[in-house]
Amino acid sequence: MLTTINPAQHRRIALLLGAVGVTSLLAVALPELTAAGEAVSAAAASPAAVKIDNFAFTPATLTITAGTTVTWKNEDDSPHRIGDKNGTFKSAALDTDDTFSHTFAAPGEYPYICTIHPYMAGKIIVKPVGKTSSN
Ligand SMILES: [Cu+2]
Repeated sequence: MLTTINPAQHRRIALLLGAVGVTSLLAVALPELTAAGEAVSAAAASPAAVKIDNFAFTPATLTITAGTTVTWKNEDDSPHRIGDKNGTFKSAALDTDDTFSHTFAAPGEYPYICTIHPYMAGKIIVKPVGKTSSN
């Protein structure tokens, strides 16, 4: 099953990259403008979330840029435990409302499963920073 980035998601990623770039410049030139910088940072972190419910990961495939922290939250009644197939990251058993976070520094594809219910599968696709800003 192939998953592609739809145009709306693509625009949002490009906007986020632009916002981060501007924030970095402002932080260097005008360190006193921290209120604006904090607002942008909070917005940039919001898409990187995966919900666990009904024995499934939503979204099943999540595309992010390198350096993004992904947070999984178990909203199911059953415990789940996240394990990357390549051993890069692994959570403890997550009870209802527990969360697990991992920061993806390196671009690549990270397929993972629930190690308690191996038929539950998801994937994180990490794109290099700046790739979408040149078109
Ligand atoms: Cu599970």
